Amino acid sequence: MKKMTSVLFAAIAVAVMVGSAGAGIVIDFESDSDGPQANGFSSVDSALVTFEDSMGADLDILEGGYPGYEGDGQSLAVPFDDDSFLIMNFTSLVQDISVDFGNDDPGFATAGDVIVLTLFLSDVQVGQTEVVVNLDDLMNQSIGINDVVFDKATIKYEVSGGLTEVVDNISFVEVPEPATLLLLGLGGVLLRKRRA
Ligand SMILES: [Ca+2]
Ligand SMILES: [Ca+2]
Ligand SMILES: [Ca+2]
Ligand SMILES: [Ca+2]
Repeated sequence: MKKMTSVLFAAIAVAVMVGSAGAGIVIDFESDSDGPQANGFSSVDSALVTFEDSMGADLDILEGGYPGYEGDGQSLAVPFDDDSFLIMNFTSLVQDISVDFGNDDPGFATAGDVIVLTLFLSDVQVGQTEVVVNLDDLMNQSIGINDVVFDKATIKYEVSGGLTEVVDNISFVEVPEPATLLLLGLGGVLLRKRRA
């Protein structure tokens, strides 16, 4: 009977962990109000991340097709054409981020210029990648990193003279921290019971 109870607890713990892992979140900004946004704002798509402009307070949700800000429907712009970049602070641990980007304007960027995604965990850099932009001024490329747990990300066009980042369809997965702790906790209880 005791053994069956232990097996049942273990099965429940595994089920909880699997159930909460892989719940992908996508922020497409379609339900947000069009226009300027304060630093620290969250999309209605997810309260797990707040957005910040690294220089000034110029974040702006713009309808795709607005001259010079090509996106996918409503997108988030990080003006101006300077060294400003986007900071994303997450309220829980996440992984598997992917972000679409546009406004790769051939009038500002040149061949070989890149966009850089950097990940941090407790302000320590844990990942970085870059993508060479295709310079067509359309949102038809994405940048991302898988299998790295982080709680902060930055996105920046590394372009001489600077360029406004325009991002959209930000996807990520919340790391199932509470369920993992529950599993470890139950494991500890079972171990103690077995030793008793
Ligand atoms: Ca959108
Ligand atoms: Ca700015
Ligand atoms: Ca910039
Ligand atoms: Ca492009």
